[in-house]
Amino acid sequence: MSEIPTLPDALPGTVSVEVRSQVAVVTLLRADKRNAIDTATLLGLERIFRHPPAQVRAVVLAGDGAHFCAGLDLGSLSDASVFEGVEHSRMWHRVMEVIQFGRVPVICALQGAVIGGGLELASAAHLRVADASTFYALPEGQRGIFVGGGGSVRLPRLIGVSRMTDLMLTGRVYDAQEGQDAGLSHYLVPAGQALAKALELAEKVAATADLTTFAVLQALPRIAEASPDQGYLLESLMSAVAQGSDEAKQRMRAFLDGRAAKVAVSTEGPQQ
Ligand code: 1HE
Repeated sequence: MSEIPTLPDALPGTVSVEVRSQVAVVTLLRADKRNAIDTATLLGLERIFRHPPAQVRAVVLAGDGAHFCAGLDLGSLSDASVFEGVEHSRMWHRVMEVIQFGRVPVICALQGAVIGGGLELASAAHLRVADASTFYALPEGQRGIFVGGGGSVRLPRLIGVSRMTDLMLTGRVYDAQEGQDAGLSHYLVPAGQALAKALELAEKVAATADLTTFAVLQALPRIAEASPDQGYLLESLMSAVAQGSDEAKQRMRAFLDGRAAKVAVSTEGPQQ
């Protein structure tokens, strides 16, 4: 296994970033390998998410071609020692952590295979939009391995230990609707429309006040893991900090003055 221990100076050809005003689109560009993630690609993702361009307030993470991501490039681990395997998994953890606990909300646009490390990557994002072609699996169980990219921590929080056990032991594949019903995706759209929907959501997400974004990305997941006692205290502190900002005062005043949109159900009908 050939590791690249430090961040690369330049992005590898297997991942791109395109900045569209406040939204960046990060794309896995390895369609010939179904966007399987090798070490160079993983470190490319780390480089992007560790240092997103200053003007970027939301990221859409997508995969080129018919599949979002077929997981770990199985070639990366085929001749690795046990210790190299541990280090490799810890490297994945580091990168997934940067995505989940970075500065910017990440919205995944999913299609086709979202499997193994691809599902682990998607579960590190904050929102997931699936199209009708999406399918989910954890074929690690069939390959004689175990998840290594944080899946055993993040996936049970999304779908429960029970469903994850089924996926791993039986090789079960969830189709897009089953994934939506289980809680893997937040939105399910017709085939070919995931990127457009993700971009639409990213525009809304980018308009969120800085301190609200901070609270949702940094405080909420920690509060959810804390004891209720600690959680309530953290919530009060975070809430007071956000509320005290000029931005919050302006937004609340705008509503009271009738200058802000009311809360209403979308006219497009209920969203899946
Ligand atoms: C790959 C990989 C990969 C495809 N590593 N090369 N992931 C898996 O167990 C992979 C499962 N992959 C599949 O079931 C299928 O490839 C797909 C359903 C995703 C797509 O099928 P299909 O028919 O469109 O493509 P294909 O012919 O299977 O694959 C096209 C090429 O991509 C082929 O290489 P080629 O040189 O013969 O053209 C495949 O070998 C290659 N390819 N997936 C390497 N994953 C942090 S730990 C995470 C643990 C894991 O993620 S375990 C891996 C789970």
